[in-house]
Amino acid sequence: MKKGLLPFLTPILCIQTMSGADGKTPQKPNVIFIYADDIGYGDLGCYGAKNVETPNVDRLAAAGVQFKNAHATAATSTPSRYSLLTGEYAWRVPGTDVAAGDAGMIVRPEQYTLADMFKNEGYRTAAVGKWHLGLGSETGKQDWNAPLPMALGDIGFDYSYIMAATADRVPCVFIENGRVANYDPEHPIYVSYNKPFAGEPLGRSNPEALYNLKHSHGHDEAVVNGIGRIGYMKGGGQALWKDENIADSITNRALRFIDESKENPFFLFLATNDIHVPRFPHERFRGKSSMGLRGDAIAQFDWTVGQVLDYLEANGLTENTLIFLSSDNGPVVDDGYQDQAEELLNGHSPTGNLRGGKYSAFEGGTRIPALISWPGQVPQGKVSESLVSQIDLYRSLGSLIGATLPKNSAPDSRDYVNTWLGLSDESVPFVIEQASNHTLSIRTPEWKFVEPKGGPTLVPWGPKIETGYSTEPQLFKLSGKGENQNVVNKYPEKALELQTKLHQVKQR
Ligand code: NG6
Ligand code: CA
Repeated sequence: MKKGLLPFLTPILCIQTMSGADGKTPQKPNVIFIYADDIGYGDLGCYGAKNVETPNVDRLAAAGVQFKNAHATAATSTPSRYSLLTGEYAWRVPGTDVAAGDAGMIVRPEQYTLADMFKNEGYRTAAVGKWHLGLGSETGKQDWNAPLPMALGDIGFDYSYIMAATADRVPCVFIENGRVANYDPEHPIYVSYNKPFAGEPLGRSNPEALYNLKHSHGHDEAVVNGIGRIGYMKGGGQALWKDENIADSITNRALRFIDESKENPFFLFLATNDIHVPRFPHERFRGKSSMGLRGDAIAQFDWTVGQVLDYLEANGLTENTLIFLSSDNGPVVDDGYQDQAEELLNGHSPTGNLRGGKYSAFEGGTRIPALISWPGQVPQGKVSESLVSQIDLYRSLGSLIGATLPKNSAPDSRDYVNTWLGLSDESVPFVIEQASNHTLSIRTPEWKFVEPKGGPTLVPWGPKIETGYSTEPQLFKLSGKGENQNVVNKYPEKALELQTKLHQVKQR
């Protein structure tokens, strides 16, 4: 990419203006990713949310750059996270769709991850929170009562405290550095995604066990903490999480990691459980919004952000810490539990009025909030309209810290560091978006082409979301009627150009 035109210092020079503990050697910034789950383009205060306040997120936006046209690479979690951490489009790699809780490691040790990059540049690295990229060497073969033979330590993370998949999937325990945290030897853990364990209650046959939250679709297998889950599980005892404490556990471990790492540069991948289902925030967030559990989970997410910001401030780390805040995919309202999310929206639009949502090929699936702050280094309170994609963070941050990457690493990632730092308004030439059924779209600042693939018009299993799938090619002019009008017949050359480009990217 062209970097020479900037009237500003290049970021590399920016780094050199700061000094390390000895006052001379250049110090690299700490990097924190706050990666939300299912928070939509319209779900945060600075993006126009109604009925819930997010003062801490808004504080971060006011201190840095707010992106209005940022994209996750996929409309679901696992592929988005895969691309973020490897710099490779997930659709190139089989087995990267929404992972079960007993999936084996999807990112393999031989891959050079974003965490490897930071680690090899002298950073202490950690993943805390939702993982959803598999654990252990083989799917379905994990012994949850012993150290796992393969875990995040093998892909560049010095420390990890994670949920294997999602809160709605078993096993409902945290895994710390490759073994069950708070392990309870009296209650060994067994997990199956094939068959129930005799004598264990199931959501579908023991509705009386669902004292915390009832399902609306799916989520009728194992019951843990009075909530039905996907998959079967037995045991766990005191290691089992309580959903109302998940945000506290994640936030505490994140702050502890920062505390233990603050003498060196650190990279923290802080992936919140909020606001994924089952939404069951701590009592102190109940009623913080007027939208019930979904809105209250947004308030709880904002609390986590505030804890991090306050901690950095109290420890003199604010100036030298770059924070990236975003979400893994677009929003969903009813994603399988009776949490009244739909009924209580009351004028709030989780997608910020974009079409579609989580799972979808429409913009609601992958256009997500994105903020970057780094006091003194990125402009304060800037709103950027530049088109950007999370796939490019890998090489952009690599360029920022002066990393040398091995051949073949981050194959789809591009260096747009100046755009990400708000120092340039240059858009990426295109972003690729992956819907839940692998329909791919190619998006430029002005146009979007959705490849013809076919599929149901609405998500078939419960959430009321338009998929955007069609057997016909779709072309949208985003400055016009956007995704409300297919203009493929009016601009056939443009459609062909984008289709060809998409084809080339696929071939690569
Ligand atoms: C779906 C789940 C949904 C959610 C999603 C993954 C059902 C009926 N629905 O299969 O609740 O877990 O998978 O979400 O099981 S993601 O944000 O992690 O991609
Ligand atoms: Ca998600």
